[in-house]
Amino acid sequence: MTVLEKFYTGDIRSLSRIISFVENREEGYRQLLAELYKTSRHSLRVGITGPPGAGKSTLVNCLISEYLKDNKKVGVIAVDPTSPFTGGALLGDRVRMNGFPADGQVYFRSMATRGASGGLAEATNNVNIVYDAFGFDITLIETVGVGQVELDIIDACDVMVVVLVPESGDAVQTMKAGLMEIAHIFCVNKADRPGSERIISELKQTMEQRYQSNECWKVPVVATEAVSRKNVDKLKEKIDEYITVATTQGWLEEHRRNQVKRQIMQVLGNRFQREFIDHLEKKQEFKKVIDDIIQGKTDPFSVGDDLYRMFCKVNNVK
Ligand SMILES: Nc1nc2c(ncn2[C@@H]2O[C@H](COP(=O)(O)OP(=O)(O)O)[C@@H](O)[C@H]2O)c(=O)[nH]1
Ligand SMILES: [Mg+2]
Repeated sequence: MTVLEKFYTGDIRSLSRIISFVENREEGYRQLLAELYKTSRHSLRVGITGPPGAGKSTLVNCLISEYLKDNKKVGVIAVDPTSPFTGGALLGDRVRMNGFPADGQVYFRSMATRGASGGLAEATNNVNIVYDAFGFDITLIETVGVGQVELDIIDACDVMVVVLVPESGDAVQTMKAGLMEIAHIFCVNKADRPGSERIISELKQTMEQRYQSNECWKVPVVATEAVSRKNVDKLKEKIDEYITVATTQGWLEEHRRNQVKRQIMQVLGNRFQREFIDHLEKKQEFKKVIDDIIQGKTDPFSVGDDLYRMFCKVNNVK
């Protein structure tokens, strides 16, 4: 059997090999992704984001158990550079597997964040495609913060859970704007810690002020204690509820259309970057062009036009 055939039988080692193949952009990876895309069924992508140490990984582990109870297959993508689990550490992924069945119902993958900057969102999307083809029902995507790269990844999720902790108190104020925009559900984790009541009521108040009477989804605030698994079932319930509302309202369909649109742009943009822009920099003539600009002989706009024309000519773009 080929690796791909084994992959389709649910073989975890073949899944790992295919992800590495795609991650390393080995010869033919785009064709492989296109092939996988055809057979894939969109899994539900649940994003879990929040500051480092908020308990995202612990929550993800609890959510996996909840979904396993429903007999769902769950894939995890961790894009958390601050987590001891991540950094592309294969060992870390194995550590997280402990306590979960090794029969292909659950799978972890940490994204290598080092050196992947611009391509991180693309890399995450590609793993999503592989997961979808493998047949995961749910993909849990753990990210930290709301940097540009993370925002791109967040866009790829169908529902976003923003995790905060009592200690976030003042941070809530500063992060509020960005987080409010992306949150479908707030999770105040470490509810066992002092100050949790305060942050919960603050969040509720802030959200209340933003509602319009005709809105059919009011961002709920769920208090959890991930270490003792308390209320994680409530969190899952809210995720399910949101998906139901988003489906009936047509938000999910619209969101998926936007995801596809962004994906096309991403594929194009990255290809343009890697196959054209990255090569330009290495060219000797490029240094001369910079000299010319410095000496006032030309300007970046004219150079940009010339280079673009050159690109079109080489690639026969009309
Ligand atoms: N007190 C308390 N600690 C928690 C809770 N959930 C997670 N933790 C602890 O918080 C630390 C960070 O958790 P982790 O899941 O790695 O956070 P992440 O960086 O957001 O992924 C760990 O030591 C967890 O055991 C909770 O509900 N209460
Ligand atoms: Mg983590």
